[in-house]
Amino acid sequence: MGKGAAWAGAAEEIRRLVDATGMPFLPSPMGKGVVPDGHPNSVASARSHALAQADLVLLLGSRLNWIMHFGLAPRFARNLKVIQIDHALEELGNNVPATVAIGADLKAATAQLVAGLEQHPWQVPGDGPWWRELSEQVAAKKEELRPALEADGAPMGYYRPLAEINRALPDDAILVTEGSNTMDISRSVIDHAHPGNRLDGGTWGTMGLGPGFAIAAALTRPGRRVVALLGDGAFGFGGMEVEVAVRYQLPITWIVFTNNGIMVGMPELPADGPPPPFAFTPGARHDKVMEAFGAKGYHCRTPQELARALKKALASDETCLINVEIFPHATRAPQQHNWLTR
Ligand SMILES: Cc1ncc(C[n+]2csc(CCOP(=O)(O)OP(=O)(O)O)c2C)c(N)n1
Ligand SMILES: [Mg+2]
Repeated sequence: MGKGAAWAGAAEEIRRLVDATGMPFLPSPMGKGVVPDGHPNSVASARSHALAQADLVLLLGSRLNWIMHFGLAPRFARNLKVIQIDHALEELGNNVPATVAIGADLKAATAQLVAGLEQHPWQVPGDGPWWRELSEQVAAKKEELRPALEADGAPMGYYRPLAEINRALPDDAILVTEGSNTMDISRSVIDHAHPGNRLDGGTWGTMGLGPGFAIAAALTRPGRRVVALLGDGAFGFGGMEVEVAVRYQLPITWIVFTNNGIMVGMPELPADGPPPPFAFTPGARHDKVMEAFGAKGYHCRTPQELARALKKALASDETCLINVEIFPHATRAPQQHNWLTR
């Protein structure tokens, strides 16, 4: 399910559909929380496997765009069948012709499916081969990530600090993420229990929009905790907007993952010749940018420092910035496919 499902207010009906059918589900980045990430039918940890092996996909308010690998092989089965429900009629059948295309309000349509299932129950057998395979994959992938999620000390990779953020975030926090690794990896580590609480890079992944998203979220959802999680590259695009948060006293917690670069950085710039365009000034103290405007900045090198900073930041109503030092060569866990494989 995608963000269309969140915007349609169809979360309750979709959760009932998942419960009634026992089917495995995967959210798109901004569809996270439509069904809580902690729901036992989530196969997000085994996303690649689930997408590639599925013979039928029920697509609810989600586009088959680059985030969903265009619905094409090798990421999806060649003979994939798609049942698509979307209120955005122009999305029906995009990239992969839908076997069944329904242009409808998702809340109403899903409610009808749930009512139909009460008359004619149907379930993916919980002890059948499909669920056995998926459960094994989910368990194996979780085990694979465990060392990175629990890694202690410094320098930190991406996973442990994201796990600290996941632990510290209030249940109803609004999370804005922007960057490359910072944003991508956060999708698999940070859980959402409610719909509409994640503002990701969006359909086009345009850098520079995140700070504006965070300010808009803080203005339109007073009382809610807004956290803007940005890579240092992303912060370079729109980071000066922290001044707006100070001036309007918006309780936004800014977190910058400083790896000195775009996806990877360098511990030190080369002594000779110009630095490569992906590498930034090593050890930049983005916390001091916030201090320049009179608000609090934290600098964290270890998971413990980050946990302490998060506790203070999230207990306060004032905006602040937490600069998180990430190992410049840190990267994501090995992936089965390259980016934009279709
Ligand atoms: C307007 C715009 N320019 C350039 C890009 C290409 N781009 C994608 S992510 C990114 C920055 C990623 O670096 P960072 O935010 O530090 O994330 P990291 O991977 O280092 O965690 C850039 C420049 C883009 N998406 N949008
Ligand atoms: Mg970076």
